[in-house]
Amino acid sequence: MVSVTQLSDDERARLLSDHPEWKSARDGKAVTRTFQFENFSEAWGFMSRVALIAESHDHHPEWFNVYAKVEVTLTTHDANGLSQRDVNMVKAMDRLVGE
Ligand code: H2B
Repeated sequence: MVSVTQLSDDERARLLSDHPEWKSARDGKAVTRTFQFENFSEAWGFMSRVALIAESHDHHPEWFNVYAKVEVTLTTHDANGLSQRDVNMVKAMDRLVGE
């Protein structure tokens, strides 16, 4: 397992203020957001795009899908908390939904 540097408190606060749809979870070790789409096709299309990005970043979301809803949790297992990899995935996912 490669060890990855955790975000500082300031960097974590900045992530949450720059991306207000994302909420702190797991005692600050993760962030979570629920994406609501119009239907399953849109939700799955989003997940497919995210999956390709995740694979190319070698950084994978924890997520749960029911029909048009996708609940995403991001954390870095190799850091036991949040890292720049999570920031990059937050930005990529928000960009996909036009934010
Ligand atoms: N995804 C996440 N979310 N956290 C990690 O620490 C992580 C990952 N590590 N994807 C990667 C894969 C690692 O296990 C491989 C071996 O590079």
